[in-house]
Amino acid sequence: MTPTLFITGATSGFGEACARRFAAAGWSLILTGRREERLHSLADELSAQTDVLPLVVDVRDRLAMQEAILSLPPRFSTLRGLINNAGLALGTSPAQDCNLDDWDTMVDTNIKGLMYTTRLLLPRLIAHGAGASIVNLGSIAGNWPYPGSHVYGASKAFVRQFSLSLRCDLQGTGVRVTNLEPGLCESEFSLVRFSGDQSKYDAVYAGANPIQPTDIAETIFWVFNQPAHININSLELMPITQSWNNFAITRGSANGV
Ligand code: NDP
Ligand code: 8X3
Repeated sequence: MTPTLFITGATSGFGEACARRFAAAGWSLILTGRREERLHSLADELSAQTDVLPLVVDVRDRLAMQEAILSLPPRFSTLRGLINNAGLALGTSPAQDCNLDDWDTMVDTNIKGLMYTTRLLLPRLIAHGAGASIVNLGSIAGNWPYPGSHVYGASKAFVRQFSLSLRCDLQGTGVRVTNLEPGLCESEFSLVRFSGDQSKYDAVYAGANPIQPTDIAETIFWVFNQPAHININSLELMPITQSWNNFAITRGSANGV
């Protein structure tokens, strides 16, 4: 039977690259995103290779997600895979200067959207059983703090812990769960983070030879294609140009001010 994969956030970056990678391998696809034109154009293109269903839906909208998933055609009653990819970071200002609306958006998308999608699709993954896989897009920001990571990093720490906990509950179902934790990757992620500011986007990646969305898609394809008796629990990756820096120290003051 042709395996079916559900990808959230397929209109750009990792999600789009995964759609192309898995379509090339003959997987059927259910692709989601909010930008209708992009989604339909990708779905039309990949339809020449495989069965593709585009769903224009906002992962934050619980009722819309429920409606979209409960209305899936019967041929998608079982799913071989889910890539919980839709997500974003907004800004890198210090916490004390941040806008609460931005924080709400990150929590609603990265945490609640991922929760809704997972819960709604779990029965179809469990119905598939052995070999089914969920890959959640965590981040190095969920493992390591950096200035300005606050709610984005915390949302990805949620994704990590949720991924590990899911494994306990899915014990005995055959459904695998992986938290993928990439570092610096070049995508629209940084345009979104910096409100479309091209010069800030360019500065993030300048001379850094970042990971590309196609690299992420290849990694996820590898995760999915591990033998059914193996679960990759978590996988952190960075470009070779990226590593950690020193702890910050304020000098010349006993109390740090
Ligand atoms: P992109 O900005 O290129 O893609 C993000 C995708 O998420 C888009 O398809 C967007 O679609 C979708 N999306 C965002 N908000 C919503 C929403 N409310 N409802 C539905 N879809 C939504 O970024 P990346 O591909 O780089 O990022 C993908 C994931 O990987 C994110 O979770 C990100 O946090 C994570 N990540 C990214 C890293 C990087 O450096 N790029 C590193 C580590 C993790 P649309 O706007 O059409 O809805
Ligand atoms: C994206 C990677 O380092 O910008 O999750 O947080 S980072």
